[in-house]
Amino acid sequence: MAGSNFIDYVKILCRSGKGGAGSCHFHRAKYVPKGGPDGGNGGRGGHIILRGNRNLWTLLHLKYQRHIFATDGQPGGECRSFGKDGEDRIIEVPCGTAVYDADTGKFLCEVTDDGQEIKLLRGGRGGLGNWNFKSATNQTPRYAQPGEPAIEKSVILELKLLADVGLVGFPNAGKSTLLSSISAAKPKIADYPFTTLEPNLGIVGYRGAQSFVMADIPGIIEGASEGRGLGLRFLRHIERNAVLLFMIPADADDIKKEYDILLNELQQFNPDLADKGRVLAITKCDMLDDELIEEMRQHLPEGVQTVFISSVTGQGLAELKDVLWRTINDEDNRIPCRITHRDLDITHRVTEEDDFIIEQESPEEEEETWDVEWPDEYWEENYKDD
Ligand SMILES: Nc1nc2c(ncn2[C@@H]2O[C@H](COP(=O)(O)OP(=O)(O)OP(=O)(O)O)[C@@H](O)[C@H]2O)c(=O)[nH]1
Ligand SMILES: [Mg+2]
Repeated sequence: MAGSNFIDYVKILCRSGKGGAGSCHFHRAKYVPKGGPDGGNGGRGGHIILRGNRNLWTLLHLKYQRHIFATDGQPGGECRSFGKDGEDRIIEVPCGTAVYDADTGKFLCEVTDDGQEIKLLRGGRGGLGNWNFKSATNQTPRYAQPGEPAIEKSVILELKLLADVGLVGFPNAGKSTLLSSISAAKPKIADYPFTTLEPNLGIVGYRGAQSFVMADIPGIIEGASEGRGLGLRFLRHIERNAVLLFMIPADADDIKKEYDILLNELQQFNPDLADKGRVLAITKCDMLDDELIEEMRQHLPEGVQTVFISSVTGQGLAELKDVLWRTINDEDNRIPCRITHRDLDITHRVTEEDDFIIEQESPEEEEETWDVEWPDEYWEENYKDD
């Protein structure tokens, strides 16, 4: 995955600018012996601002930009002249980016809309010049304020894809095949588990001009919420989907059991996921005849609408789209942003492709042993005198 362009996790060090110092100055001019204090104020330090940009899909542009520093405010000058403000740094992020404190793992904020701006770190205020402190009782203030210090923080940006429908299923369930058959996306498809290693998005056209976004997410296995398989890395992308489409192949031993395992993993990861609209698709139904389908209907999980589909023959796909469309537009499922973001577990190794690990128990260091046999010439050459 090292060469992958899908970057959904970056850690960056941000620093706002510090405020410029206020000036302590007295007016001096010919024939003006006591001009009075005229030191100006320092400028404000630059802010670090996050801005949502719907044209971005990953955090790739931040992968090699690990330090983002705003500039400092300039100090004030004589004649009440103000210092120049520092320049703000704007970090453009895709919609659906959550921000965490890298030291504590605490959730800080999230950017969900295009153009939305969030001031992540505030620049220090400039100090007041001595001109501000003159008064009837203190006509020569010989002091001015220093500027406020800069704020430095390491933050983790995590992208949680915004999609209408998220595909949830064990590896090999036929998720990518479905996405490729009803949208123009071209995910990799093969008959081995974990073919999909990173999420794919596809736009599914529905009855002419309408469309919805479908996200194909790497397969989930039992224990994914504790980090098994590709587990934790991708479960968070499900958090933001309006509707979850569970996919279980028709040749599964026990559909009900598989459904419960998947649901349980999602709930373990984030209990809010249980409130999302759910649809169940039994895939690969071209392998079944009508009689078998009827028999299967008796053993389906309760409380979830089920559709029998085959991405290869196209069976049931129109019905599936209808059901999905209805569920997406259901008032209850409309707001995918209701999710509560749980704090990051910073003791967990969050990413593989990034080379840093936030905190990892250091393995016990093995003592180095030299079991290499040195050739005789080596000894002769280096230790001739001994
Ligand atoms: N007969 C039949 N085979 C299918 C159907 N859909 C998918 N398959 C096959 O099932 C295998 C797995 O399909 P994928 O779409 O790669 O499965 P996936 O769920 O994306 O798997 P991962 O990415 O590994 O999680 C492939 O060999 C597909 O050809 C279907 O409707 N009918
Ligand atoms: Mg796949």
